[in-house]
Amino acid sequence: MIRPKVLVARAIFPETIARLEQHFEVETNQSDESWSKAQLIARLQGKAGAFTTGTERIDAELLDACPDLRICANMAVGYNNFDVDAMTAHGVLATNAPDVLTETTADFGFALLMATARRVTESEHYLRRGEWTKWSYDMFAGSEVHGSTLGIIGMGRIGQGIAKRGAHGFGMKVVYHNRSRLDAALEAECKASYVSKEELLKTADHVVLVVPYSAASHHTIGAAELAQMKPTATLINIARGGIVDDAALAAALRDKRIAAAGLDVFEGEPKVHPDLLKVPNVVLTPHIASATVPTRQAMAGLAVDNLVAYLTRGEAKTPLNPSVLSAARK
Ligand code: 8YV
Repeated sequence: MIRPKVLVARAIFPETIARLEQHFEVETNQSDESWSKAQLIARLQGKAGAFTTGTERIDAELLDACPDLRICANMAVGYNNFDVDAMTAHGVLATNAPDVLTETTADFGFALLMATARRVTESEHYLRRGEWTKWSYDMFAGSEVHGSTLGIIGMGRIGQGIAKRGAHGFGMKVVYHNRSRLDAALEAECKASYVSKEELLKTADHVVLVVPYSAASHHTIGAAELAQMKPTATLINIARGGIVDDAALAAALRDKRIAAAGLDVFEGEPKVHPDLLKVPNVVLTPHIASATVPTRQAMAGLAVDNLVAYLTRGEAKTPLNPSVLSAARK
């Protein structure tokens, strides 16, 4: 029996490869080379499936050049690297990896909030530089977390996880803004109140961004929004680069228009805006919000489940364009 061919675009757990090899002929990128689009296209020739991460762009140009491709399974909940409309038009199934990373990512959102508000990395750098010679009353005084107001923009599963941590664990007042309002039961569970974006920016002590990236959410936070925030506020971005205007944020941090920021994602990452590297009041991490071994294993496992289900049975666990499934069944 001829087995479908699958490309794994980035290095991944050996057990993930082993599972794929039970069903497919697998080409891997275990050396984790950076492939250009042309190289990715060349490797995808003859492949029915692709195991992708958030870094491979799947668009009409690539799809035109890869006629054998039937599914791209993203090992990420975010899928702004997929042009889903183009994939649907080409009859290529898109899947993502939701749910399995929710709690881990919410934990990290809170870790970044705490580190930012309480100036953890800034003070550690000071200590490592050997500058700590005596205690002083206002040394690295940060902002209060418990009992403060937490503003969450984007109240999906991860936003809800952060709300629960804030409300139940830290006694915070939680306000949120989202495209649609949560139902009353979920609002009660999260102890969260729906407010306008403007109201949230004006009242929150800590603003956390958890919205998916799209043309509509591009620069959700720019100079105008930063100007509406409290001068004592912190801003946390664990969503996607491009949700924040990084240049405007760097200027606001430099001019102390807001107190501090914590960023796990960046416009044009892995490049980081040079002005962000110059300001001390920002905590910078390299897109690690979902990075625990069990969670990354679960994300990879879900991508494999989707590849196996679709290429062997015409099904999928987490399809983004289910119309492709029904068309394939006809
Ligand atoms: C991934 C993420 O680690 O799931 C997402 O959307 O941003 C991260 O959890 C990253 O996209 C690599 O796949």
